[in-house]
Amino acid sequence: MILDKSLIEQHNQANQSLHKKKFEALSAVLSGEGHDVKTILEKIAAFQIAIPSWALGTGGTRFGRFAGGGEPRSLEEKIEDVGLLHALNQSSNSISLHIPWDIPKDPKAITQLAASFELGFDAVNSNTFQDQADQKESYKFGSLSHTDKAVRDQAIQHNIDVIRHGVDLGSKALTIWLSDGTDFPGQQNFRRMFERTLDSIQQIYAELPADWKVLVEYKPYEPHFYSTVIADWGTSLLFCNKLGEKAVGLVDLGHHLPNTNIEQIVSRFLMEGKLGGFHFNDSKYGDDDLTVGSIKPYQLFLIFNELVEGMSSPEIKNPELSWMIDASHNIKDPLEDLLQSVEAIKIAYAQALIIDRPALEKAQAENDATLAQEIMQNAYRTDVRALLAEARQQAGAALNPVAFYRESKIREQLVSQRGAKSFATGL
Ligand code: PSV
Ligand code: MN
Ligand code: MN
Repeated sequence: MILDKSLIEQHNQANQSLHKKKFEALSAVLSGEGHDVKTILEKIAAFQIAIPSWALGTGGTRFGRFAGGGEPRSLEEKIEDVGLLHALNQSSNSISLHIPWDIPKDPKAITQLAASFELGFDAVNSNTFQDQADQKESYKFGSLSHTDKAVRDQAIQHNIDVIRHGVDLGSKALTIWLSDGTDFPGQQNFRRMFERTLDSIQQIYAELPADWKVLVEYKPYEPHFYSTVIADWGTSLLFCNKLGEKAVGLVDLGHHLPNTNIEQIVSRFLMEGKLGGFHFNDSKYGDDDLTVGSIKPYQLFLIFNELVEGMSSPEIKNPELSWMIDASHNIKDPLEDLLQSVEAIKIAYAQALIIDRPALEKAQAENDATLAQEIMQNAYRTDVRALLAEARQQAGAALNPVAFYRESKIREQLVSQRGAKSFATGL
């Protein structure tokens, strides 16, 4: 469905007077604190977060999946949905594809369709964690780390095929999330698993185009419950360093054991110039893939504090980052969920932008922990939502995307076009 832009204007008009009051009050506070509101608005507007092709339908757990209405039935419909999101918030100008869940059969037509919604393609993701119907070797006991060369070769070839799909779409990165691991002590030799994996990824790395990166994602457990080959940031960094310049780490927020200090991991990766990007989501227990900012918004803010500080520091030489969402679950409307996730990411970014950095550095130099906390929380407790709304309005998007989505009955329209019980492809 194509969104009628005049409806967004009507929505913005109807909400203008309250928005203006909030924005003017916030601008006065921020200007008073020495911030340049115009520059902050520009930074917020420029910040774009990629949407994963696998998050446009309701997800599920192994205990069940409940169809939502109007879910996209093809890659084309997924691209339309991302186009819709982008029209609503002007903050998601790209899509990250998972292959073979979303194979672009006619890449030229797919890129044209995406371009018609002003969308491009972020990292392409390979999948060697499931067996596909037409596949010769099984990944039951691993893929890139498998003891059998024939299985490894098949998994290597799949990754090379994914790079080729990505090249056709104008993508510039391959994300490898390797589920390989073991479930029982003694099942495999840790060192040999690592060595086989390194050899496999080296062969994939050799096929990367000159301007590409490989994002090495880590995860402590699941699907395997005793060991995972790329279990943590240290292992990811180890692989990246051994592979070379094009290899960088990918931080999925849900891929950490409880209470891990993720912001410090971000700082370490940045310090080494090896931070490649993010899979944003939120988590209470494990890899929950909940809406970004729904559980630990302060952690998200602290991560953005490291990013804003690190990326503006002349000492840090880190390549440009891939900002992607990786969230999907059972009960919410996926489009509303993604709008909320993007909003949460941008709120954390905006709050990190308004930290009084000179004052923070002084407090740090003087070991004044109380003042440091005051400074951090002054930024975190500032309600910056009017800044985001203003940046959206200036970009032609909706002041309140979720409210607009509901008022305009977008889901109802999708249901009438696609059916009440459609399951999104993939997953
Ligand atoms: C694995 O848990 C993961 O985070 C990886 O990024 C996958 O590609 C994605 O989820 C989808 O299953
Ligand atoms: Mn992920
Ligand atoms: Mn995950």
